[in-house]
Amino acid sequence: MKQLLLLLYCLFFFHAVVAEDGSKLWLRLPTEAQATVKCNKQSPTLDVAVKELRQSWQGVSVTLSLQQTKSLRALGSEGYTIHTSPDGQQLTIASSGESGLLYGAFHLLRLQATGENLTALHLSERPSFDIRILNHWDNLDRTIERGYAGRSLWLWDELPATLSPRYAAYARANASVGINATVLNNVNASPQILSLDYLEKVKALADTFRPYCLKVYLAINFSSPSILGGLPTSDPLDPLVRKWWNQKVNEIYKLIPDFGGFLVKANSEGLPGPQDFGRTHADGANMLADALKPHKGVVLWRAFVYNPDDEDRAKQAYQEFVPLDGQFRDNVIIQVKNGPVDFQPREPFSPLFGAMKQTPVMAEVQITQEYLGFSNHLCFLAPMWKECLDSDTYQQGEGSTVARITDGSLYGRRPTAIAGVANTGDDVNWCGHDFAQSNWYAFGRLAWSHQLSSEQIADEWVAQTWGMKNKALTEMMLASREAIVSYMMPLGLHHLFAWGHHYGPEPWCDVPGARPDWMPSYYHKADALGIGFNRSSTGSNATAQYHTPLCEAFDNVQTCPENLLLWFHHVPWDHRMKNNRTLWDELCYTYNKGTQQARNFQKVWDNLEKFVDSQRFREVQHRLKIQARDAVWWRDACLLYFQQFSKRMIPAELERPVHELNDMMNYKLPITNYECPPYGFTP
Ligand code: GCW
Repeated sequence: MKQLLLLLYCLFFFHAVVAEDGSKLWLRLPTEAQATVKCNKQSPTLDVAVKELRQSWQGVSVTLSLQQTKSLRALGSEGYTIHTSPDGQQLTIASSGESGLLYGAFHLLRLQATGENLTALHLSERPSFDIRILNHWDNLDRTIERGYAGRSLWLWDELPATLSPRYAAYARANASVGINATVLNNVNASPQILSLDYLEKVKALADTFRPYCLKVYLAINFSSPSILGGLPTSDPLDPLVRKWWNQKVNEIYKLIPDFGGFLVKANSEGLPGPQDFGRTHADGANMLADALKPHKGVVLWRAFVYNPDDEDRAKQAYQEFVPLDGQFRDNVIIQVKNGPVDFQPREPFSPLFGAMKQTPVMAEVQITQEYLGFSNHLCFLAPMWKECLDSDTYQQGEGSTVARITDGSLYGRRPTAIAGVANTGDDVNWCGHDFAQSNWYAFGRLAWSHQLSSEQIADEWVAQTWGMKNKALTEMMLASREAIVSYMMPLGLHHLFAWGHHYGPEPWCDVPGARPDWMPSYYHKADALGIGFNRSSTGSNATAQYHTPLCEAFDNVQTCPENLLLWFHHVPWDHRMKNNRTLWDELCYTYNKGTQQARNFQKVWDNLEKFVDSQRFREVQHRLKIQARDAVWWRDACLLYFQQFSKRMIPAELERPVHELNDMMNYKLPITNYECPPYGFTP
């Protein structure tokens, strides 16, 4: 008997551990609720909505109602209302579209999982952006560029015959937060993706995703007509090239009638594009837009372009694209990274958002943490994305935020969109770090409603993922991005990263013969006088790309926000900060503050041990240790390196460096294929 009990105990324990491996994401829902759910129609999407509620909803009976009333149509086919009947015995989710009912069902389940009061619900929702899209940088060999959670989810070799259960799980997770589109392959695109062989595999994925209202898009290689089609050119004005694209697009829509469109990286970082043939970005984008137009497809054309020989990389996207404003077809959206350089821990918003007057622009943010400690560092990104979306461009005077320009409310331009570079891979917990799941979640939630606060998103995610409400935990998440800025690149410093993989600090990096704009010294410009990139009117004049009054505020060292000071100015070491410290002392204090914060995260987490299942607890604990160690590595590397120029002491009251500059300079992390290193610098 005793042995039997022991066995049962072990089985239960084993089950508990296995069940909490992070694979369920934020969807740790009850599965045997047996709710009463009615729906006035059947379809693959509605069947999903009904099934989700039936198995997980623990409240009064629910009716899903597809209706074409004026007020519902005004919310769009993805919008919905949720109402409790006057007697409280009945809930109705109503929408003019099936997708709206699916999103409404997940909304209800979210309210239940976050412990909201469910007695008298009266809600009305519609998304901020039409296209809420993930960009996977997944290669066809299943490596993922800048992916830190294993290999690609797409098992190309097995497709289309074999469908991994993870495909539907992936689509379901996206639907639960309102993500409605996905680009399956890397923007550094292989032409192969457009071969019939691969298109049949793509079709199999699209068919699996369709019930979850997740549309498939593809990244294309601009030279596909010559590489794949054998044509002598890929010139966008050549009639044969245009014919090739038309036929290719028709072929795609025969297989995938609701195909979304193309994402294009052209004439950027060595990739082919229209400029190879003396044509413009508009010529290239319009050729594809014309082919897609009859099928209602769109072109997402990236503005991430820069040449090594220009004086300031931060100015180049604006310089190339603003003259083309007005020349793009109406089914082209220009996809702009949040900042003018490249997903740095902190950048000002890209001035392109406020510059294009006749062309729809959309923001691209990076969910994967290429420049934020990969999936080793805990970094909740909602505050960073909101910083960009809430920035006022002053394009039409006060209130012209990036959010209002890109969501169409300022100009009414459609379609509207927002993109996030995905952080998923085939790791059991999808994202590597259990807390990196919060960024997938946050991207979806903000894409649905950019008015949500970071705090609300963190609270929701914590309640669903960890089954508790905990102030210390959400506060840690909310502080995490700023902590990273502090221990990596405070006060507007940027691109001090190690060569190639971008994991650790290398402010000294100097690779002979490499592109100057890939070198940290191009960005920090530290010398005996001071540190920072002079982008003011006495320097590269990038400040002039912003509207008044920002242009003037950024331009003056006294009025420039201090968190962007070294982005816009080369500042003397003894410059007085607002708190009266010298710039050098402030750098030392800020690096130390970030390091302390990283250590405190460990304490916050350890305090929660008894509330968290053991497997996930230990995994997070392990990564927080790496993060705290890396923070010291960053601090020591940057302060000891810059001290060679500043020739000033680290303030006596601060912790002393524990590493030797030389050791750090001689250290190379053995990272290949962008995997996540198990540790950082270990002398
Ligand atoms: O941030 C840089 C990355 C590249 C990436 C590029 C881009 C996909 O280091 O890996 O390529 O941006 O956004 O195109």
